[in-house]
Amino acid sequence: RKDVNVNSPYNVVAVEGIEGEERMEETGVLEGSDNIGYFIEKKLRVWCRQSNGVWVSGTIHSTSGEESFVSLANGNVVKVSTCHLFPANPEILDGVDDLLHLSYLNEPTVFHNLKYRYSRDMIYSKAGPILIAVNPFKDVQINGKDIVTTYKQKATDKPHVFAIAENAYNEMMNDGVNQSLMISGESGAGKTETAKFAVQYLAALGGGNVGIECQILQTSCILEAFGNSKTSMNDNSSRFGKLIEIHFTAAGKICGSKIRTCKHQSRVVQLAAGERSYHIFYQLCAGAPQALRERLNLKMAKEYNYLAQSDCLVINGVDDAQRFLKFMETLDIFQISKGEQDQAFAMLAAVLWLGNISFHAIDYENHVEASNDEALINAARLIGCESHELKEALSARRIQTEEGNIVEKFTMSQAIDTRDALAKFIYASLFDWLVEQINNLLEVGKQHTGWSISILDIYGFESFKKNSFEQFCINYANERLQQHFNRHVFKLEQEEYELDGIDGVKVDFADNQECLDLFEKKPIGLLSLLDEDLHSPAANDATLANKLKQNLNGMACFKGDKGRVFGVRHFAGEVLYDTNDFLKKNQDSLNPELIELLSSCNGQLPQLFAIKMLNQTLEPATSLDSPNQSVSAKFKGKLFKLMQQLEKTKPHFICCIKPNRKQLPGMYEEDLVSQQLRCSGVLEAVRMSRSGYPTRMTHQEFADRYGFLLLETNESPDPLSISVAVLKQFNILPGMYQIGYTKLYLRIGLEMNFTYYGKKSL
Ligand code: AD9
Ligand code: MG
Repeated sequence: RKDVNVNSPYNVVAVEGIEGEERMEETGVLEGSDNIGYFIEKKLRVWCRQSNGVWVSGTIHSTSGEESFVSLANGNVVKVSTCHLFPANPEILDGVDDLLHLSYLNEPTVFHNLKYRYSRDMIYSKAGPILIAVNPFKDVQINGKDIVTTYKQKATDKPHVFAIAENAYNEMMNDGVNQSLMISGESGAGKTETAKFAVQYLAALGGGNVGIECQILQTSCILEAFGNSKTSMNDNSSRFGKLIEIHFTAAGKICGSKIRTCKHQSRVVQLAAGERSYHIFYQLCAGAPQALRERLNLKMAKEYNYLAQSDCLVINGVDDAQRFLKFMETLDIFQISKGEQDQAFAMLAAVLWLGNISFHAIDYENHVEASNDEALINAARLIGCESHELKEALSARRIQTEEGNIVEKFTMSQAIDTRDALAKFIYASLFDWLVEQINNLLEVGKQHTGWSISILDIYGFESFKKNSFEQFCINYANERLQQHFNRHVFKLEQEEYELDGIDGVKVDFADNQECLDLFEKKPIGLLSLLDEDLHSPAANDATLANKLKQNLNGMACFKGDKGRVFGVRHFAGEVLYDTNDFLKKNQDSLNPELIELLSSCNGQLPQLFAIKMLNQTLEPATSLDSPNQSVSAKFKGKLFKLMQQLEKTKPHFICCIKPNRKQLPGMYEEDLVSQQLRCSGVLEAVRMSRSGYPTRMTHQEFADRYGFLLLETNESPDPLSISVAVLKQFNILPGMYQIGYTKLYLRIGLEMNFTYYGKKSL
């Protein structure tokens, strides 16, 4: 082996004895173990997987039949099946910034490269057009103001989320096209932190209105308090999806922002063991100042059933009380008055007290009534109604019959469901109200040009031992996000080639359309079948599971399982869902009695919530926000709105990787990382970039830009022949470009060379 041309567009490893075209053919863009014969023959460095699944590199010692013996660095020789050997890259390529530059792109080489970089705190790498961010679980000191300045001044080309934001900003300014940063990755992979760095950079870049920049940066404090929880995967797990749209003036200065969210609130009333509800509840209980405590009659978190049910009240290393003080300061920044703050805290306390309301039997037909205790009195007072009114609304409802209205008393489970629905409604409305307040303030600079950069940060893919309705919705949202990735990275790219008459570029990728169909197909899809049971009195979780299995068993992504359990083969792995409480969680409509109660109470906020709900009821039933819709239908509606918004933008993809399950620094679990890389589509994207033609220009653009390099004047003035003449003059190999009907397509790096020729000639 001689040396390696890292900058070569083909990333060719120069191998002794192989020259020119032959060399390229042998070593060019081969993937997997295709080229291993040559490595065996020359006894070159290879990767092999040991019986424990760990990849090691070594040199081939000898081969016999289907087996090879590989000498490892520690002197051991291991026997491996030859089909499990993969070519290794020369050491000079260790830790390259962009996986595109690896001569051999296969699972162990990608894996080794990321690990090599991670161990040196280089958490960002490029994978062609995509940024990979491996969660360091520690401060790696690469996000400070000085680093922002370095990227602003374009003084480095090292991969970084700042570089992606810088790119998006430049494209927005140059092309006048709205941009988006799409951040994906499983739960705990670092999406929310990465999104914050992107916002930090854009705020610094579009500097002008210091007030708005500062407010945009502070939104996360409020949104995370209300929308994040501790789960078993992440101590600060986002339970809502958010799209932050940052608006710019024609001069490129930030002038406003808008936040859109997509969430559901089952966590308010029900928690899995070891997990917490939304942070704000614990922060309020731990940190409310004395006067506020007294006004709300506030107790400690452990006294509230909604919080105490999961046996998890604190997060290691987190001071909830101190976070509450910060939270209150942030409300001030958003100009939420002390009076409004008090009302908002009263709503939070009302939710907590609602969870403590108990019911007792009142007859032999299992009917119940809310008990007249401290919880009922406090909840009613905080909402702003009489306790007997709340008691009645939680204990019975009116039903219209032909003979007139009759009162139907509740059973225990009806009463609990009604109480929980009220708690979820108040919390969801409060969250929406806060986001509205934030948006009202951030949208003050409405004179924006219409240019924006949106940052999408949703809840990551989740797979627990037991998965419920919450995971069902979250994982469905992740399928949609993956589809967006596939569409933009593969499908649209492929379409463009085909439309322009370019052939021979095809990359197989794992299309998740089938899984999306499983969810969305009407009338036989998971969401439709689930909604069918919404108002069916005979349906229960067991009948739902049976129905799903009967109808969907033939679908490739569906897997029937025992009892109430069914499985879905997601792009990121198979997940088993337990239908327990699916039907209950899928409906959260409020009884008219409760809406009436809220609209006529003394509290301003509950009144506002009720009026908003009533207005929605009056809207046409097709409205996505119609209150009569199921939770999953509303969720899908919101998700579609977000995705529609994003369709209008040019996406930049950031793929976050979680290196270990323990949330610890310096720990790299090979199987976990491999699994994420395999599922994310990142490797296919690199392959696509390598085998494709990422630089493209219309013939006119190319002729305008490089026509002047021609030594002989071209007789034909048409741009296509000028382009062809330029290519010919520079002896560009035919494999390096393709000529489409409208555009010229160039291999990676080729345009850079032209730019170089251009400069040299000038
Ligand atoms: V979830 O889908 O919302 O459950 P995320 O958002 O992908 O998840 P998050 O950003 O919350 O993960 O990161 C999890 C934790 O990893 C954070 O609380 C930090 O402690 C840690 N983290 C993530 N990224 C970084 C980073 N760039 N630097 C330092 C980080 N720590
Ligand atoms: Mg998050």
